[in-house]
Amino acid sequence: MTTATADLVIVANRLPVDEVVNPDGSTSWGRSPGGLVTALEPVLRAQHGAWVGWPGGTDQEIEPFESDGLTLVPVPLSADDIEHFYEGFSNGTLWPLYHDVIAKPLFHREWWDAYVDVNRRFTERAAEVAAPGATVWVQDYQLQLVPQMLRELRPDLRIGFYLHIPFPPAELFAQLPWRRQILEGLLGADLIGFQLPGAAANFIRLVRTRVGHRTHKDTVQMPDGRLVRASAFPISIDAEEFETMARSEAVQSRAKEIREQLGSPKTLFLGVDRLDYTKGIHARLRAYSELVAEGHVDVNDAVFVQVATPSRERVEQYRILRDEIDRLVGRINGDLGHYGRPAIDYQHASFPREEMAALYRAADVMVVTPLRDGMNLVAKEYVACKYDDEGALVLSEFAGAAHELRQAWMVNPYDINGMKATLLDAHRASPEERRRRMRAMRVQVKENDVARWAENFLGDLAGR
Ligand code: ADQ
Repeated sequence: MTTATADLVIVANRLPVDEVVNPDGSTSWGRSPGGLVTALEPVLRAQHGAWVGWPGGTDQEIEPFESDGLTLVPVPLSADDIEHFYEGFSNGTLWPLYHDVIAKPLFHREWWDAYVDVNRRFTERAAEVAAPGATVWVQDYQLQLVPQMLRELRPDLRIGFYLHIPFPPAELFAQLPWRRQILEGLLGADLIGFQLPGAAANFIRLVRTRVGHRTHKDTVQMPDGRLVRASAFPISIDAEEFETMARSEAVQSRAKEIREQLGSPKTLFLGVDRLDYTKGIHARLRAYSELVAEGHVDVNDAVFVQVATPSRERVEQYRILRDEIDRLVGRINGDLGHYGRPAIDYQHASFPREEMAALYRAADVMVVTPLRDGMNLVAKEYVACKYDDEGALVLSEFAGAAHELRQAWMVNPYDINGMKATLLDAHRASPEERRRRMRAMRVQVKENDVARWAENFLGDLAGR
């Protein structure tokens, strides 16, 4: 039994650490990469909080422990939980439903049951560690029932919820057989944060029409007299950390080395994504390959580096995607590449952050073309690393980031010809034009970093 001492509790699907096996066979916990961890770790450390989450693996009964100054509270998941709650309802139902049904969401009643069950276990751990009157900040689509469950157990808490992915329009959300339970689950929070104002508006409209509560602008009037606010808090990155990394000797020489290893091309195009069907990797590579095939881009002086992090490999749609991208890259290089001069340099791998920074430094044109994305931190990381104002960003208008990085070269990723024309525009833009755009985007990213995001959300949650 854990004691209730934390004044700030983060509840997220994953703990911000991975178990690593040391050379002597013992195990320890190392910090794991990813947008969410990057975003929240500094906030939590500053407030001596606790983090409740799944430690990875199956059926691991682990007592709460300290790691790098954070109190971590593991919630074990069984193989069944992983299959039904995580791969099933979270990533087979909610993820595609919330991303424009790019893939078909699957509705299975046993997945839903597992979702309810696991949400309850996360809630119980959070209720145990939270001090009287504490603030609990629940993260993301895997845990949408926690706010309501937690309020029932601990009415003394301030409860916030943040959704990292888009919140769909009512017409799509209405497909969900458990739509009302999800809405009511979220309404347990005092403040519900979304990436964009449009997502918050979708939610408010659904609450009015499907649950029947009265709403006024961004506020819901609950029958018990509580007010629930739904508002936009666009997430960001630790811009200074990325810039410092990018300026370091090691990253600069690695960036040079990367270009040399690629045969010193004049232009390096770069794509970096989790291997996910929402990221628009297929359309992007097709557009680029057509530019090569038509002679607008020459493989002797340009290369497209695509790095894709392995992701959700046990979910069928992700396995299919991986094969599709493998086949496409093979075909493009077979048709268009020369010895030692592939059109596309494809790596299915996850890299340390320094290597990411070196890639960003090395890239002339960053290509971020999701079909739908809550925010997209890669676009912001690229901008943060370009301290000399060099480099061009091509960005999908369907990424949340497009609302802030307005000087990017915008594309509709469904429009292959449009995307080709914009890739060429970015490729051929004058240095002055690139600098002008990059400078403006850098001001945006530096002023609105992740610390500010967390401060804004937690400040509003505290009623300041
Ligand atoms: P993701 O869908 O994971 O996040 P994104 O915002 O781009 O997407 O974050 C990916 C993170 O992983 C970035 O920090 C990036 O540097 C890192 N990464 C990507 N490829 C990598 C690789 N090959 N090696 C190492 N690191 C890699 C979800 C939502 C987004 C939202 C974030 C944060 O889908 O829309 O921006 O949460 O809220």
